[in-house]
Parts: sequence; structure tokens; C-alpha cells
Amino acid sequence: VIRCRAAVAWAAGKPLSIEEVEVAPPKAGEVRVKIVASGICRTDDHLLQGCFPHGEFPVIPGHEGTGIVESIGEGVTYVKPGDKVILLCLPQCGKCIFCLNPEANYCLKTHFASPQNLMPDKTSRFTCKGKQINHFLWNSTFAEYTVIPECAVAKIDAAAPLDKVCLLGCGFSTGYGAAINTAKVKPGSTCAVFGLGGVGLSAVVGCKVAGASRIIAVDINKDKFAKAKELGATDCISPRDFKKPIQEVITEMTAHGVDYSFEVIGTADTMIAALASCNANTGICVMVGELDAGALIPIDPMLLLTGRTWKGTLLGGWKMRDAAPKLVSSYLEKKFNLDLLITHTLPITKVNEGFDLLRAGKSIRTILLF
Ligand code: COD
Ligand code: ZN
Ligand code: ZN
Repeated sequence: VIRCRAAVAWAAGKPLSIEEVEVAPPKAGEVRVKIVASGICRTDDHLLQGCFPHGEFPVIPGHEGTGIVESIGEGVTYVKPGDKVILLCLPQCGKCIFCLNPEANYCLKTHFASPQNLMPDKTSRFTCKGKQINHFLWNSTFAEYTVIPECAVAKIDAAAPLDKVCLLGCGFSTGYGAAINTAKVKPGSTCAVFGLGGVGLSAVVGCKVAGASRIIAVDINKDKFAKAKELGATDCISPRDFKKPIQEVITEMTAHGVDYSFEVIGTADTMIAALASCNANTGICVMVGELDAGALIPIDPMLLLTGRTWKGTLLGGWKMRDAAPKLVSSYLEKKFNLDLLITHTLPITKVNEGFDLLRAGKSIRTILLF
């Protein structure tokens, strides 16, 4: 058992507290990782607010982490102590029907219907002050040490800077893959990205790398525009600057609507606006954002009848264990720049400050260091 620090959420709506926790050794098929860095993602905030489906307290949040394998459980062969890894919120078991399908990435080892508050054997590896603490998405990266199933880590190049490539664990891969894999953006095409948080800006990067000639970035917070331009956006617009609906504005700007649109906010109105912003016939709209559990949106089926395609994406469509090492290489070869997405770096002891920055719209990504 290792005693170390972790940020524990005791109840919904309360700040995190830095506690000393006990981390049990990994059981069969599990690995214990010394966390080096972890990004703060909007989904961690959903959990803290009590809005994450099946999220249970007390819990150690965090799911955008990197670290070094400290020890391995029985039967683990994929990694050994000392290996650098990215922790994955979508595993790749390699055996299920979707892992065996080259087009798919939704590993059934963790279909989202089954809560991941505990390890696969339904027990926890964390205790604090005599109480059992829940895991989050099997990751719980806001701890100096965590335990995770072997199928949910990706082994990466020893040269990878862990304080940067942690973004590949969730935000960057999600937005970038939405453009590259899910939409399959073509050179010379037009794109619109709704929402310029860490994930939306990563979609902008994906559109740019894919060779889009026009990338329209949409956000109500104009402070995000400078960064969007730096990353490749050609036009930045705020819906608040127009009387008519933003989908009409985009349709006029592009004659018939964009080739590809991305919803990276998670509201009903922007989901409909993004769909209506892509052209009526060959337009493809990718939904990245998520509505509150159980919420529905009304849409006019005519939007689809004329030929539009409406798609979802999970972690950008990547089979993450295979993709993570390649994404790391692309980053090291400077195919894209993760550093521009990192606006703040804080020690884990200042985790609440990191959430305040996110809620105030002042950060893109904050990296916590351990
Ligand atoms: N119109 C335009 N822009 C808006 C509007 C609006 N009505 N409302 C908010 N925005 C802008 C905000 O100003 C902000 O800049 C941006 O939208 C949202 O950014 P963030 O920083 O809050 O969020 P991200 O980029 O970290 O995450 C966005 C998601 C949509 C991915 C996230 O909230 C979500 O729904 N996650 C679940 C789905 C998923 O796949 N997540 C990845 C794994 S966790
Ligand atoms: Zn996330
Ligand atoms: Zn699988």
C-alpha cells in the first residue's frame, strides 16, 4: 500500500480537498501508475457539480493524465515498471466486437452504461480516513498514484514530455479526431466549429491539419478568438453579434453552408445550429458535446432528408492504445502544437484554482503537476 496525496471530492458542489490517501497494489490485470501530469477537462467539472451519470462521491476525479508505471499486477505483459503511459478513458481490450472492427473504437469493456466508480472487480483501490473512495472512469488521475486496468493504458515513447501529452488522453484527441477520423475533412473544404474550449480548438487544429481552406470558429466568448486564429481559424464570429440565427449567417458566408460542422459545446440550440450550418446535401455535422443525461432536442427531419449526415464521435474515433503512440510521434514531429492549448500550469495543491479558471472561461487547458 502506498500513502500519497490526492484531490478528493467528498460531495457534489464542494471544492476538492487535498488528502492523504492509501492506494492498494494492483490486482491481476491492473497496473499502478505514478501520475506526472493531468489536464482539467470540462467532464471533471460535470462530475464535481453532480451532473455526471452514475458519478458517486467521495471520488478522485481526473481523466487526462500521464505517468510512469510503478508496479504491475499478475498477468500484465503489455507494460513494465518504468514505462511511460497515457491513461485512457476509453480502453482498448483488443477482444470485443468493436475492438476487432478496424472502423470502430467503442470498446465494450467499458460500455458507458456500466458505471466505472469501481475497478472491474467492483472494489476500490483507494481509501482515505478509513473510508472507501470511488474511482472515476477507471482513471482518477488527480492522485499521485492510481490503479487502472492494463487495457486502459497506452505505452508511449520515453522521449514524450508527459506534462504536454497528457492532453492526448482526452481533450485534444477528441477534437482532433472528430475532424480527422469522424468527419474525414478533405483538403480545400470549409468547416465551422461551434465552441472554442480545449476540445473545440483541437477540432480547429484537426480541420487545419486536414487541409481545410476555410475554418469558421463560433463562440460567445470573444476572448477565445485570438487563440482560434493562431491555431488556424480563418473567421471568428459570435452569435451575439447577429440578429439572425447563426446558421443563417454561416450559410450566407459560405453560399450553401459548410462542408463540415462540429458542435463542441453541448447545448440543444447549438446542436441544431451546427446541423443546419452544413450544406443541405453533402454536409456532415459531428456532435462532440453532450447534453445533460435524459435531455432531448427537437429537430426538423427535413434537415436530414436532403442528404445531410449527422454523426457522433467518441474520443475522436481513435482506438486509443494503437493511436496514442502515433499521436505522440506526430506531436514530437510538430505536426500539431499542444503547447498552445495549455494556458495554465498549477501544482495539484491548487486544483480548485484550476476549476475556477475553467468556470470563468479564462483557461483553455490547465495542467496539474504532481
Ligand atoms: N454559443 C457559442 N459558444 C458557446 C455557447 C453558445 N451558446 N455556450 C458556450 N459556448 C462556448 C464557451 O464560451 C466555451 O468557449 C466553449 O463553448 C466550451 O468550452 P469548454 O472549455 O467549456 O469545454 P471543453 O472544450 O473542455 O469541452 C467541451 C465538450 C463539449 C467536449 C464537453 O463539455 C462535453 O460535452 N463533453 C462530453 C462529450 C465528450 O466526448 N467529451 C470528451 C471526453 S470527456
Ligand atoms: Zn474529458
Ligand atoms: Zn474492446
